[in-house]
Amino acid sequence: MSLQTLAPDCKASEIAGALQRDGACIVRDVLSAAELARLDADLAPWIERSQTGADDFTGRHTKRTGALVARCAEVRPLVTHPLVLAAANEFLGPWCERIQLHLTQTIDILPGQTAQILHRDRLAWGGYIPKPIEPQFNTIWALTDFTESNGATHVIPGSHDWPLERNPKSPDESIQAVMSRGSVLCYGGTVIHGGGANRSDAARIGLNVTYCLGWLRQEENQFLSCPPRIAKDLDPALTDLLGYTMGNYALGYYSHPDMVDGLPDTLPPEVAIGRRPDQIPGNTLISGGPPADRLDELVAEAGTRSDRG
Ligand SMILES: O=C(O)CCC(=O)C(=O)O
Ligand SMILES: [Fe+2]
Repeated sequence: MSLQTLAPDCKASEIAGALQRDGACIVRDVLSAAELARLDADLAPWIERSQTGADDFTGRHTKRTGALVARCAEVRPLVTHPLVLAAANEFLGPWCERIQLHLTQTIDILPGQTAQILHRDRLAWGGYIPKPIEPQFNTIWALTDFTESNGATHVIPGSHDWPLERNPKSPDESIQAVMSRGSVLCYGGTVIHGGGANRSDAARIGLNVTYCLGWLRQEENQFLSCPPRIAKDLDPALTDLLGYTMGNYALGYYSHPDMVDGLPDTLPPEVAIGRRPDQIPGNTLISGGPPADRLDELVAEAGTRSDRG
């Protein structure tokens, strides 16, 4: 039992294929020393001030730090990393029109933390999603080396094919995702896994960036963690992932709680961040709406208002 380790120049289809076959894989040495140094500097002040968990699942000796799209500019290119996004799209594509960002969180397992209970991340939605549907694609970027003694993530390869009610008989059934700093562990929402025990004398830091089907509720509420006043200045590729775009036809309408006279109330959410809906490919929602020459003005007004609100 082992996890496949892919080279940094691997194809997205190799990652998606490994997840379908084993439930998880490692892509080694993806981040450069310079990228890692910038991430460390950007994240450190936030991690420093974060609290340890209040229960055994989040970890009483584990610090979790979220809202990373809003807080840390250096995390944004990882969220839209082309290789990861292509793999996530391929893996989740059979079940949705578009994928979205589910969670951004550093997981800083401190010395003394015991192993997390082994689990499937899809349990975030309860047991309501039928087994054949795979709802989630996960990454944990190693910001320190991940070793057997510092808490490298445990994974049970193949457990994504088990019946959902089957649990491991013992933690010995799992293996650890040992990897170097700058590597990334990719795994699905159904494979059984969990954080490891940290028996070393230094922290194990992972950057957990996860994606889910565009029609599901996100683990981290991206509209609250990255509100319009911040989202309006971000790249559209990123704001689409946050959810400031339609998830499907008729999924994600925006109507301002006041009223912007002249704008219909079945607006795509881009309007909340001041972007013209007719610049959004495929959007026909405002056909029959205001004349084009008034649109910029109205959209800007709607965006400015959501900015304040
Ligand atoms: O930190 C890890 O290695 C895994 C954490 C995890 O699986 C979780 O919190 O859901
Ligand atoms: Fe998990």
